[in-house]
Amino acid sequence: MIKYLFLFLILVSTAVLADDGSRLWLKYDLLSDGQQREAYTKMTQFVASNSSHPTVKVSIQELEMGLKGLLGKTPLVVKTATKTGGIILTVVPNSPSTTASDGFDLFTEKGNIVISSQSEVGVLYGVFELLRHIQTGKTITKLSISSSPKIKLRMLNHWDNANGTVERGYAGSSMWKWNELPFRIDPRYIAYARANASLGINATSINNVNASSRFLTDEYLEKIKAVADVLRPYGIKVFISVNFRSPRTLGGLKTSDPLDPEVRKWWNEKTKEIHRYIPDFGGYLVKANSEGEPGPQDYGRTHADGANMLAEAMRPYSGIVIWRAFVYNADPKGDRFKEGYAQFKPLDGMFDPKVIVQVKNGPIDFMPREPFHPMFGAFPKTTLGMEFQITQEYLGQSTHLTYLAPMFKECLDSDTYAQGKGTTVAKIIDGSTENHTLSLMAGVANTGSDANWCGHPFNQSNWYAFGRLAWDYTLSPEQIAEEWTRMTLTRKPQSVQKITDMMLKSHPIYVSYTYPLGTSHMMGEGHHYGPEPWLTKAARPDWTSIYYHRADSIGLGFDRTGKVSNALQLYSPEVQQLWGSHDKCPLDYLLWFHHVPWSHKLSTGRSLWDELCHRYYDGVGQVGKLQTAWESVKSDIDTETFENVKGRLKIQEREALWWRDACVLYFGEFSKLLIPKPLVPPTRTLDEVKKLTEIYHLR
Ligand code: GCW
Repeated sequence: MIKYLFLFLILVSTAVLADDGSRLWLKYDLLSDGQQREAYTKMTQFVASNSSHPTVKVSIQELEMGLKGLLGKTPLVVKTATKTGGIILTVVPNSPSTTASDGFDLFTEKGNIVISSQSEVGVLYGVFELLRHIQTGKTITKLSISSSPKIKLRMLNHWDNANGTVERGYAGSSMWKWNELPFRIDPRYIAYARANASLGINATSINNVNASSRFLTDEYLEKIKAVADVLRPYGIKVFISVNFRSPRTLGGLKTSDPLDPEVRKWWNEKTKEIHRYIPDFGGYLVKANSEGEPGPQDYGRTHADGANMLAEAMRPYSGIVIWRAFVYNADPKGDRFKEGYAQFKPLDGMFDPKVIVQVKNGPIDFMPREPFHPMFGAFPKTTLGMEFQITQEYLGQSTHLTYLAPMFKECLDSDTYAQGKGTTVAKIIDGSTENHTLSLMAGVANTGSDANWCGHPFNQSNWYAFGRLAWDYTLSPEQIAEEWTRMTLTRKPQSVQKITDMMLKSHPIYVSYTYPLGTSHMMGEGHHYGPEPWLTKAARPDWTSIYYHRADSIGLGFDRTGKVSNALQLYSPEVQQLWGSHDKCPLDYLLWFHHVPWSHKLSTGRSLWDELCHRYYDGVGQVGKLQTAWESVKSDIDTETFENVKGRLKIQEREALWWRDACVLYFGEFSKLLIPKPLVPPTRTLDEVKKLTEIYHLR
């Protein structure tokens, strides 16, 4: 009996200790250092606020929850501060403060901590900043922080469908329970709102851009209203992705032509109706005339005609229209790289001021490494927003450890030279270069119904990094990784350092064993997982792999310098100079722009073929190092999380090998060269590797 009781106690205690990751980075576990706890407690004995605004209420709740967890002591909540040692929350509308309306000041004054903002949501952001300080072990005795977001709209784009699936979702099914709404509010909606607010994310489009008109029916608007009501106190506005054909499918009209008066009327009324449910509705997100979706071109109209029609409907309200630039025709002779630019360039200056054109970071499609999209810097009269992909469609989905902050930063820091040196992509999208009032950074969400939200425990860091960079793109990937690690995994300095190091290396490692030297788009057809560089036929030529890598007996890569495609000319002369010659082009982008002979000597001293092989092999080797590094932090990591990551690293190793073997064996058929020594040739044949990929296509 006693034996069983003992066993039971063990089971209970491990259940309590195990961390399923559901709390994300808002863990609020008791700080282990008693002295430190005491120091924090001294400064956080009470919270003073006389506001009854829902956002201030949730700010206070967060402080209560956070401090109780971290310090073991719940602060008193009072209306006004009568003594020192507390946190004062103040909203000062129209204050002369230099911070933006949703920015905040966080400072110590007369023995208290003051969090002040022009708005309630600014106070909430300040509260999260203070909690982050405590969670990451920073001092709070002398605070003097003024923080304003660099981008106004910091947004998640969900590709969630009405039937509960998620397009390119790798963490279970949709987190939105449409079948339960509006009657049951899943507590995860609140957890989601808190997580986003903790980063400053202030907008979310709740459904897939391959949109169903269902989301505009009364039935769904009621459901969306319920979600909007939950998110509102956390400062998050709801957007809906709309299907351009809705006036026909839903309204029974004969056309969805944006210049048709009946169609315009339909959208005006629909927009009015949405505002009856959601008065502060964020607006519409539209994928039109892209990958089979309907759009204005179906009626001989332009993207601007379509977007402006919706902007007109939105005119009486604060909402906006976000129109995606991800469009490309299936022209076997063309170059997909140039499509978005070509279709939108004539429209620069024609969009309504309420329209933001949302551009993917690169010209193709969220490849693991792309040069920045040539539209950035080339559309002075259009507000361009950034679209990053947080969900790892091409980046290892939920089995590879790939920390994306360095990739996001590489794009944001890229110099467009649009208005001389230093006109970075970040300075285009924050609106400062061209004086735009609106600004947007969107990330395709990686959230799902998995207990830990994101599948791979480390994928949470990509949601985190996206949000932090949308608030402040000057933060370094290292700083963000360290912060996230301390909040999520461990605060032991040595382990924090090791994990940060793993994270920073992870994207280059992934690129090395999948797409080295500027190769792209060689993934398995449809599911986009694993290698398929031999993919020759698909529904469209620009969905094959050979369209992109152009391997032949001479060499590898897509010549975009003018002979085959003149895509390079879309960039400013300075960028053209940088990337335009074989020898000067950074190796990371080399094969994006050049068809390089196999034996051409690169700046590394190796031939293209040798360098390619070395990178594939090195990538695989580095995954081994990630495994060793992870083992070395074992004692500081929750067991469930440790084992979870360990298992996924094993998968990653197997699949890195799969990529390596597939690519070196396949390209070897063109180069006719041997794997350079001392690298050891794969032990399997190309046919054997191809079989692995075929399995994915079996029915
Ligand atoms: O990356 C591609 C994806 C599609 C996606 C599309 C887009 C939502 O494979 O699944 O569709 O991009 O961004 O519209």
